[in-house]
Amino acid sequence: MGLNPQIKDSQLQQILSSYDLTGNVRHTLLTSGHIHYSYKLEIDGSNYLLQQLNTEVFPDTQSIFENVIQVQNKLEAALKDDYPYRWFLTKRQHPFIDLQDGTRWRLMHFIDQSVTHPTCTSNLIAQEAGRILGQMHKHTYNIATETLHDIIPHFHDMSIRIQQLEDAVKNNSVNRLNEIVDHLYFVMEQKDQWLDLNQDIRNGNILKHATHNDPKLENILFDLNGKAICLIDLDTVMAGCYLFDLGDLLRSCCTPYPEDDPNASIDAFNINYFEEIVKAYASETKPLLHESEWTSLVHSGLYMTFIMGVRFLTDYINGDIYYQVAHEKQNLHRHLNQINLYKQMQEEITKIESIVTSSFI
Ligand code: GN1
Ligand code: MG
Repeated sequence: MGLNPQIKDSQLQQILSSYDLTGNVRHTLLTSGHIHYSYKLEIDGSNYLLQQLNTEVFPDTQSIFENVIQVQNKLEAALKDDYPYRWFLTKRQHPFIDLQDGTRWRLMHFIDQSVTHPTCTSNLIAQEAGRILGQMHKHTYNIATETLHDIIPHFHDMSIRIQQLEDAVKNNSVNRLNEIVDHLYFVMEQKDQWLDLNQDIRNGNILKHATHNDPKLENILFDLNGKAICLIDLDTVMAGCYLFDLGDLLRSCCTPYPEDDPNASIDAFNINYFEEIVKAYASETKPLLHESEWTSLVHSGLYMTFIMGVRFLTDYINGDIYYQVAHEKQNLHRHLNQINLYKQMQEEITKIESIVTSSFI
């Protein structure tokens, strides 16, 4: 999707009427998220989250809804009023509305008195982030994976992501190849170890569960006292390995730098945050995880940091056709940022191993 979204009055009117909402409406564009466009709607004192859905990335909204509602129901049953996440239905009981201009919209509860953290700035944030992910896994553990739709097939499949990178290189559609050859070599030199782990996942040697698949720090809401409230952006809920989720949280939360900061800072990897996240996560999930699962978590941060590095580089070579970008180097910067973090995690692998082991034994 390109930049520039401005909801039109005519769109807003149609949406409001399909949800039976009336009153004075104010809307503000929210800036987080690389995929959909999100607005805060204020209607006579009540707040809603309205999203224009990216139907190229997520064509099957009904399936997303059916996955999300399973997770929402489990968390609501376990946490009662402490779980505020709600996806609203239209007055005709549909989970979304298609307008004649081809746009698709959905309405969610806007969780007041909440913030997201673009980067981690304290041990408490790291701890709370680990706890809330562990809590989600704990309460959704019994969802049968066969009942979940595969929203984006092969989402964290390394071999497919490498294939997509190779295709992008072959096409070189916007002539960016020359400037990235060194980065490409690094990826190609590293990939085999991750293809091995990927094969293990494909063979079913690591169990599958209901997973979020995109629980980066920015997808966690916190209250104003620093307590994590819940995970948001549940579109990628489907069957996956817990290593995908913990890894995505680690790559986004054990660094003080934003995802698109291109400077190869030497202190990009904060092992204290890493330890806080893993310990808090384990305190929720330890009784549930099999040994083959928790041992796989040792490599979760590296796996997910690497795969995001691969995806950002692919999109850069393709001319930024997938992720929203604010400037032409942003995907390259995201790639460099992830690879720098990845290298620093690699240097600390012995400590990482002992943190994970001591948290789960
Ligand atoms: C995208 O939707 P958003 O911005 O939370 C992407 C994730 C990446 C993330 C990187 C469907 O997530 O896989 O980890 O950007 N989601 C999709 O910030 O591709
Ligand atoms: Mg998303």
